[in-house]
Amino acid sequence: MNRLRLLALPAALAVAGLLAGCGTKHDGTKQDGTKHQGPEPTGHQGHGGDPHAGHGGGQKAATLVVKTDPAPVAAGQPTTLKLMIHDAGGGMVKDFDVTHEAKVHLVVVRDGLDTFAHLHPAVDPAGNLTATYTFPTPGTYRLYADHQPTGGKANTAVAEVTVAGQLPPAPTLAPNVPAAVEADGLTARVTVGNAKAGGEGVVRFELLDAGQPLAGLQPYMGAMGHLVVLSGDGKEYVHAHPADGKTAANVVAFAAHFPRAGVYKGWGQFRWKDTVRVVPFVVKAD
Ligand SMILES: [Cu+2]
Repeated sequence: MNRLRLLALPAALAVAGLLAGCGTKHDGTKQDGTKHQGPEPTGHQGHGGDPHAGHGGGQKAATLVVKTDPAPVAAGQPTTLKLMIHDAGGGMVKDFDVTHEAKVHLVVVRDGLDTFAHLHPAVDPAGNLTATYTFPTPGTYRLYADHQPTGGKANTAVAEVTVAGQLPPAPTLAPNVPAAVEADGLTARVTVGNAKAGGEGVVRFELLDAGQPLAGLQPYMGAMGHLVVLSGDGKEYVHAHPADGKTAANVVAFAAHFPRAGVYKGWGQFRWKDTVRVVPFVVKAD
């Protein structure tokens, strides 16, 4: 049975939702998730007693409803994700502002943050989101739908999808910055300045090709790169944006606000030679 459950985040920026055993076949148009829609202000306690129930920070909850095809999900098999975002009032979000060249940014990670994907679902006029993803391994995955309802504020709706099977948990995250990260055919010297809880950190990538400054970096998502940062437990989705200021052509810096002390994993994404490269790193905020 595909296990999809509600997850409530304490994060100020990322609040959560979700839902319901969708293990049976659905035609994709039935809103059988509606009985679960809307915020549950104290968090859903019914699935294994999630300890992180409750919403801090005052951000209104959004709910991410997920149906998968096939259900249950099998590792290594292309899976269609059908998603809906419900706002705090329970209404389906239909209209999205485009941010960083997409209406919805969908980040998918496995528990423990050892896998990462960044997708852009198709959005139909009714607000139905569709994406295809191949979950690489068994495990519990979190889906973060980063979006801005037209006329509303940026929000992140979160759901979980469990992929059946046995796999050891992800290795414990070990902070590694500053570091030279070899990833996807390039090298990135990664530093994080001011990694302090409640502070604005600066995540800086100096990109190198065979030891030389990388030439020919291409725009990606309306900027010279994109950065996603999550707390190690997956509960905090950290919004990051390109930092102000002039840098060398092979240097891209982002501002990222670390809400709490703890370990965070980030993934910088850079387009070079028409391919998006992913540069992961782990940092501890004090
Ligand atoms: Cu995106």
